[in-house]
Amino acid sequence: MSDTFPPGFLWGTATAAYQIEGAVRENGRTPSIWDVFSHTPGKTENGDTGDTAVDHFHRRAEDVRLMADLDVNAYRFSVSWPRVQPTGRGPAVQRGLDFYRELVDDLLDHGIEPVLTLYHWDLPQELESAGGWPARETAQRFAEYARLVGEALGDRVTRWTTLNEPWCSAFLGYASGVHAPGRTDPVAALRAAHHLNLGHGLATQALRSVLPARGQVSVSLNPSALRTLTNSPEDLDAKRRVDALSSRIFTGPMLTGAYPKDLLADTARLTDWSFVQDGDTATIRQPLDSLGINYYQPTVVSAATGEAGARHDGSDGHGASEHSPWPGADSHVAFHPAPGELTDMGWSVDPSGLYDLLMRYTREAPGLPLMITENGAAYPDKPAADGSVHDPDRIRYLHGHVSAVRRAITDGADVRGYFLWSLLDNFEWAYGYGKRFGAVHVDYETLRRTPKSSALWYARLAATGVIPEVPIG
Ligand code: PNW
Repeated sequence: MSDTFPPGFLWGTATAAYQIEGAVRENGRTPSIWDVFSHTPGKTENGDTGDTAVDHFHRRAEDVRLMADLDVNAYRFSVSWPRVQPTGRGPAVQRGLDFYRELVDDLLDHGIEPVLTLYHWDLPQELESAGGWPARETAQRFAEYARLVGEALGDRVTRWTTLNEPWCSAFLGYASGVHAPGRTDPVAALRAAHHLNLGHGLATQALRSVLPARGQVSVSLNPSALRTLTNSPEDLDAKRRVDALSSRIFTGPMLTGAYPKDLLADTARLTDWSFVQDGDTATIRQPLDSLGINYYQPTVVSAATGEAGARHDGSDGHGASEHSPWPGADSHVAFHPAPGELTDMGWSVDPSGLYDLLMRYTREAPGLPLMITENGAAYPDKPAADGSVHDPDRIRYLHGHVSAVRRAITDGADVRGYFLWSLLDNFEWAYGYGKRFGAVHVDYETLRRTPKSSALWYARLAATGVIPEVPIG
């Protein structure tokens, strides 16, 4: 099998604003839901916050040089909404936009293509106080923010992503509560999912109206790669339920213009979905230039056996909570640990899930180019005595997953790029700084950056388009 990728393939690294920037009080930036959540006792490991993070706001130039040294030709980052439009309403803050303009210019000077995400979870707290994503108005506010950023940067950024992982925003944010804003109301979560969808549609329209013709618009989803314990009809039905909530609740309206009937039936006891208004699904279905897929591990389900568990133990990989992130499905579905080696997140290493997702969307969305907008692994990397950081586990993880992408391309998937999560060790949400996803190590005392051996491995891949071997040992 070929280990060579097509010319023009994007090899990138990815980050998100709140996870790396710090500088949370500069130039009029106001708190986002993640500032408030992380400063609430008990919400994150260790009480960690993004106050300083890895200080990327002040180290932007160094971080772009790091990427240039890694030979990557693309960088996926997100814009902090409250840095650009504090309170989520009204005019943009010039200095906030300038930061991203300077970042983009710096990237372009180094031959690195910027891939801009508008929303990676940092909703301005004022909008949350006004109802957050369960409130319809937030979708409108998001579209206005999209227009502001599109007008400011559309002359130099070609690739735009509306939302990162709306599943996490809706269901970890409003149902299980392990993410900001930490609410635990399953109906609010379903409303949030709809208004995130609507926000995506409206923002896509707003972007199309201000971007030059070459502008590309996408969205990044994290559909579960589902496995069942057996092929029994009961287990397959459990899979169907989780698939409706993790994938089709977004791809239904976005790609086909309708919510899946089985999803509406599964959740009928919770809501009649009357928050979906006439014309909404047509607004949500906007032509896209590519579909972003984020993948870490597969999810194993079966039909629930005993009485419904009161506590969601996190065996679906989404963190333990009194509350399930699967409205309407929790009492029907049991989650099981996936087989295979585990990363530091307790997530299993299984590249076949990535292959299966790529082949699935190749079938379901023919003609729509695919992009892996996140893939990577956390390991407890420690510098050796000489300061170098050896992370052979991450190299093996990347090798396996990049090979799965190559195999999907051979089998007909139109995959245009791959983004390693993450460029730098960073604030891993509720897990704080304890989980290290970076190709580049960050010393949290000095904020010194040191490329790990996986970064050097990835640099070779990015420079040649050929999958390097995995070093022995
Ligand atoms: C993604 N889960 O988040 C995010 O887009 C990144 O910001 C994050 O750092 C990365 O993956 C690693 O976690 C996820 O509970 C958060 O399964 C939680 C889950 C999945 C993805």
